[in-house]
Amino acid sequence: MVVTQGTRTAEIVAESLFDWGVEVIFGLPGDGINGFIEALRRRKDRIKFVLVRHEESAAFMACAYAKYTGKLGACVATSGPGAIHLLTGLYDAKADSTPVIAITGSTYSDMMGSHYQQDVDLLQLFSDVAVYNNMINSPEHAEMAVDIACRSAISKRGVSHLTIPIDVQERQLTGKYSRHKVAGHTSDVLVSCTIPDPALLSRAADILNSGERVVLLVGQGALEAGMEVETVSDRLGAPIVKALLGKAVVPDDHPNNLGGLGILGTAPATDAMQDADTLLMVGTSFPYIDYLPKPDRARGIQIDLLPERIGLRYPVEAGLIGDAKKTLAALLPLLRKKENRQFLESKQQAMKSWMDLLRERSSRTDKPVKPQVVAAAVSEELKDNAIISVDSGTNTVWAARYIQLRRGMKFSLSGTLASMACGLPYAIAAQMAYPERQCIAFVGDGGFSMLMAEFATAVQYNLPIKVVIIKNNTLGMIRWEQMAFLGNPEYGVELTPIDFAEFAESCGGRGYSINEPAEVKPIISQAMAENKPTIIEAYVDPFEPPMPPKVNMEFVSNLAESFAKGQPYAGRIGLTLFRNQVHEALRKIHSHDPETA
Ligand SMILES: Cc1cc2nc3c(=O)[nH]c(=O)nc-3n(C[C@H](O)[C@H](O)[C@H](O)COP(=O)(O)OP(=O)(O)OC[C@H]3O[C@@H](n4cnc5c(N)ncnc54)[C@H](O)[C@@H]3O)c2cc1C
Ligand SMILES: Cc1ncc(C[n+]2csc(CCOP(=O)(O)OP(=O)(O)O)c2C)c(N)n1
Ligand SMILES: [Mg+2]
Repeated sequence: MVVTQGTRTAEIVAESLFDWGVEVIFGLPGDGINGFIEALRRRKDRIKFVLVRHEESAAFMACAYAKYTGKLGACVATSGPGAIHLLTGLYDAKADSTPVIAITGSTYSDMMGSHYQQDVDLLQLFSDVAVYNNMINSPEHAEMAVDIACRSAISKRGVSHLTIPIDVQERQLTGKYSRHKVAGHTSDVLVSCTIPDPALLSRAADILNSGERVVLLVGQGALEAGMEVETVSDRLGAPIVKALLGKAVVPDDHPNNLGGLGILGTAPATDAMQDADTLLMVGTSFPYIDYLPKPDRARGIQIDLLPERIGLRYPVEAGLIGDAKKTLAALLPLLRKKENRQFLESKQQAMKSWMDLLRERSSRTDKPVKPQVVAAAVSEELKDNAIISVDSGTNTVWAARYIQLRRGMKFSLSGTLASMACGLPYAIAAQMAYPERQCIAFVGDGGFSMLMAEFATAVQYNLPIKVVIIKNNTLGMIRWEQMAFLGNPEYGVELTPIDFAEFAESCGGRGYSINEPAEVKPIISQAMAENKPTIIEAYVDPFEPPMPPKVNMEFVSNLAESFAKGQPYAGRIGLTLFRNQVHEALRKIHSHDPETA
C-alpha cells in the first residue's frame, strides 16, 4: 500500500489487512475499537464486516473461514470484555494450526495500567495464544506490524494478535519516523514452500518400498492432496485411515478408505494400525497415540509443514518437511507398485462388514429415534459440494461415522481444542465464504445452546445454513464419560429442553422438529430444500451409547461400577445396550458373510 500523510492508524491497518487478502472480518464493535470499525465502514465494498452476537463466535468464524478457504481468517473485538470473549475461538485456531489475525482495541495509551474502565493487559492475555502479539503504537508503526502479523499467522499457522489503543486508532500519519525506520520497508509477500531434501525422499521411499503392510494416516494437512494420497495408497496397496480433521481428504466410499481412528473410528482402522509394519503419516498430528501401532512394531515416516510436528506422536525414521501435495508428488516416482495386495484386500473385506454394521445401526426404527439414524439421513441429503461443520459431543461420533463424504465436500470442527459451540459459527463462516454451497451444522443441544444467538446472525445475513440439532436434553458425551471412563454415576449433565424449532421461527428462520422415526427422512429432505436459515431439531434416544470401535473389558466393568454406585437411568441404559446387542447378533445371523457371522 502507499501510505500518505494524514492517514489514520486504523485506515492503515485496514488497508494492510486488505493487502494480505482479508476480505471478511467477523466481530462486534465497542468504544475501544470504533476507530477501526469506522475504517472498515469506509471500505465496506472491499472488506465485509460481519456482526456477531458474541465475540467467541467471531473467532470461531475466523478460524472456520481460514480452514474452509485456505485464506487468512480475521476477527475484531473491543478492549476488555470483547477481546476476552475472542479467546476460545482463537485457541481453537491455535490448536488446529489455523492462520487467524485478531484485531482488538486497548484503552487510551495515557490511561493504561490505571484501573481505567475496560483496561485489560491484552498483550499479556494473548501471549499464550498468539504466535505474534503486538501493540500498534503509532500510525508509523502500523503497516509493518500488520505485515509481520499476517506473515507470522500464515507461516507459523497460528494466531496473530494486534491491539490498538483507542487514541492511536485515530492518530494521523505525520511521516516522522525514528532514527532507523524507513517508510515502506516491509511488504505483503509470503515466500513458500519448502521441498524436502532428495536424500530424505529416497530414504522414505526405500522404507515404503520394503514394507509389506503399509498404512497411510492422513489428516487435515493433506486436504489438498487427496489425489496424491489415493495414488500412493494404490501404488503401495496401503489402506487409508483418516484423522477426523482429514475426513474430507479422500471420499468415504473410496475402496481403500478405512475411515476414522480413535474412539469414533472404525474397527478395520483400529486393526490396520495394529497390523501395520510401516506407517506413513501425512499432514496429521492425530492425538490418540494409543491407537497408533506400538512404537517398535512399525517403521514411521511423516510429512508435515511444521518441523516441530515431526516425531511428535510416533517415532519416525524419515521426517519430510513440506507441503503434503508437493511432497507426495515428489515421492511418487520413487515408489514401486506392490504386487501383493493381500493386506489391502483383507482390510477392504473388513470394511465391508463394518459398513454393514453401520447400515444396520442406522436403519433402526426404534422410538425415540436413534441419533445415528438422523446422521445417516442427513448424509443422504448432502449435495455434492456440501460443507459440514460439527460440534463436540456424541454428535461428533454420529457425524464422523454416519456422514459419508463424497469428493469435493468439506468437513471440520474444533478438533484439538474440541470446544463445544463451534458448529454453528463454523457453518455461518462456511456459508459466508461459499454462498452457493450447502452448509450444514451438525450439533448437540448443549453445544448449540451455548452460542445459539448466532442463528440470528445467519438470518441477518440471509445465510441459508441448515442446523441439525441432536436433541437428547443431555450433555450426552459426558454422561458416557462419567460412566465408562470413571465408573461413576452421571452428575450435572441433564439440560432443560428448549424448543429450538420455535426459536428458529422467532429469529426469522425456519424450524422443524423430528419426534418419530418415520419423520426423519421426509423432514430432513424438506428442511434441506429451504432457502432460509433452518433448524431441524431431532429428539433422539438420550441413552444411545457412542460405542468405541472395539469394546474392551474396562468399558464394561466401569459401566457396571457406575450402575452399582447408583447410576440414575441404569435400567434404561442396560435395556438399550441389550437391545443393541440383540440387533447386532441378528444382523450377524442374517449375514451370509462367514467373517461376520
Ligand atoms: C468429541 C471429539 C472426539 C474426537 N475424537 C476423535 C477420534 O476419535 N479420532 C480422531 O481422529 N479425532 C478425534 N477428534 C479430533 C482430534 O482431537 C484431533 O483434532 C484430530 O484427530 C486431528 O486431526 P488432524 O491430525 O487432521 O489435524 P491436526 O492435529 O491439526 O494435524 C494437522 C497437521 O498437518 C500439518 N499441516 C498443515 N498443513 C499442511 C500441509 N499443507 N502439508 C503438510 N502438513 C500440513 C500441521 O502442521 C499439523 O501437524 C475428536 C474431536 C472431538 C471434538
Ligand atoms: C466449551 C466446552 N465445555 C465443555 C466441554 C466438555 N464437553 C465435551 S462434550 C460435552 C457435551 C456436549 O453436549 P451436547 O452438545 O448436548 O452434545 P451430545 O454429547 O449430547 O451429543 C461437554 C460438556 C467442551 N468440550 N467444551
Ligand atoms: Mg446433547
